[in-house]
Amino acid sequence: MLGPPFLDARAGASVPAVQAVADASSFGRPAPSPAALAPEPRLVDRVAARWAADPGAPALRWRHWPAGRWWRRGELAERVAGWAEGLARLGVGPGQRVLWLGTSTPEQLLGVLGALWAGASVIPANPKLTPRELAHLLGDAEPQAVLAEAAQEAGLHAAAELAGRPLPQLLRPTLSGPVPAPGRPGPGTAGGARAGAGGDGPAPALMVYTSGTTGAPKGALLDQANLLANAAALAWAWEWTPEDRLVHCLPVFHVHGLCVGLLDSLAVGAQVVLLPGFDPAGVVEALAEERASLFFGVPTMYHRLVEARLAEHLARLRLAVAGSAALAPGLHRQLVAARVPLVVRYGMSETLMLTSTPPAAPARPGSVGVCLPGVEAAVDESGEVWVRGASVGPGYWRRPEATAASRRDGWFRTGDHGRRDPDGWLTLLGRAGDVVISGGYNVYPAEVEDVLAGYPGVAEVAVGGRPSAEWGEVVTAWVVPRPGTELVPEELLAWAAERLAPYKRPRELRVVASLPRNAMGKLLRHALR
Ligand code: MCA
Repeated sequence: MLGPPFLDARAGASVPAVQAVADASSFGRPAPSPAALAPEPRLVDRVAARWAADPGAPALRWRHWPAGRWWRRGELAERVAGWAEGLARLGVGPGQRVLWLGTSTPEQLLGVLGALWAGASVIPANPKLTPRELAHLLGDAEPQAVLAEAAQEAGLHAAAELAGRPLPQLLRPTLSGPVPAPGRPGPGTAGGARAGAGGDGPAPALMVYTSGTTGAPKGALLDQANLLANAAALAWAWEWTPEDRLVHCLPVFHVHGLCVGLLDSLAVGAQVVLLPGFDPAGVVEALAEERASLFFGVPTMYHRLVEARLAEHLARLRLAVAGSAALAPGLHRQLVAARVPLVVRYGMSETLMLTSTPPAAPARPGSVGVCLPGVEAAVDESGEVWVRGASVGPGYWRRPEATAASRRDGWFRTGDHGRRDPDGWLTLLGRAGDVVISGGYNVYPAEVEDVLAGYPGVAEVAVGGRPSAEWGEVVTAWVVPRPGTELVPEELLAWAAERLAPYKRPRELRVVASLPRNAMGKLLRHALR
């Protein structure tokens, strides 16, 4: 590993092995500075300016609404302001943390926007998390309030019990504002540590939980300026305008669906049609009927569209963007053959979007393109990708060591391995760690191993990914039973199902006599696949 300030040496000839990824001028237009792209300090200001400028323009609609029904910008502005006031009346305001179990309903989206407008820090989370997983979030993030639907309350109570702490105030989202769950702590009880207190830095807009090799998810902080820089960079790179209309079927609790899909559309002033989830036929029908110009998806979605022989319906779009996981070159070629106007982009929860293929450039399967404006990227001599820029967040919530370990001289270490092509394009070659990426979701083997190892009949366990054309990788567990016990796979999977969200559960379980280890006893993960 090169020492600091190794990356700044890349411009000179002293460290030729460190290679800079091409900057945004490779889009074929002069790249503006981040300040020129987004003069406002915060994403919410940019969006508010859009709403004020043209209140009658369509902003959001749900696919199941009657044709032509929209929330126009002015109506959305009023609803969000009302929501923010409702939160303030309940004691939720600047510097406080709101856990948001995000579903794509109108009520829930008003909830997340209302919380951002109220100045709170939002912790977006998968509504399918189990009580065990929610307990970690409650304990680590210490939210003062939780926005969740009534059906999720039992799981939250169980989580608080597991965490051994009082439940924060539970707020049910309605169209007119937050309503305290019956029998729960009432108005004025939101309290506790404020984000930003105790050396945590300024209050972030989002705290996005993402795991590491330790298996304990940590909150990646993103501030309003990061969100705005990302929105402005993508708007420039994709020539995204208010005329564009996105069909949005991504989960709204991840950066892809929440920031790129929803918040960036609002910042651009573009239109969004929300679907409750992805199914190939439903999406294709929506694209045509809604006269969409944009579609954002993970590779699994594109794979399913190709398998259903529906990919050519994407040809009429202005852009179809793929991200969140590696797009296999073969799948990329199939999409190009179907004349899909494909753009591939690369990002992380900690950094927001980093690179994109320029829309006008010829397809280059396997590559994630060049830097977005305001972003710099470089590949170090060991092949790891480092980045810095206006969208890179300030670090992890209450994890100074993890924050320090992920950075050097202002550069963020992505943990991805990459290659710089001769003309500066970036091709990703895999993760430095053991993370399994299944359908665009990151699964950390250590977390799954911890859960499986807790099952009484298990002596040893290893978890990894096996290649899958549909999912990219599928989570697979190799399990060594305790001597004298008979391991019933269904029972072990039921144990996992109680403790892990659906996407983390092993799809394949292999009962083996021993795990491959080297002479030092270290697990040989590559020997498992
Ligand atoms: C669903 N299941 C999964 C996954 N998704 N299992 C493994 N991996 C998954 N990704 C479970 C379901 O709960 C169900 O379990 C079973 O698999 C079959 O479900 P199915 O109906 O086939 O799946 P689906 O519901 O159609 O979901 C597939 C999907 C979904 C639409 C591709 O996984 C998805 O929306 N992925 C997007 C993820 C994403 O947004 N990632 C962004 C994070 P059971 O049978 O037990 O009920 S990364 C990010 O934000 C970074 C910054 C970035 O750059 O984008």
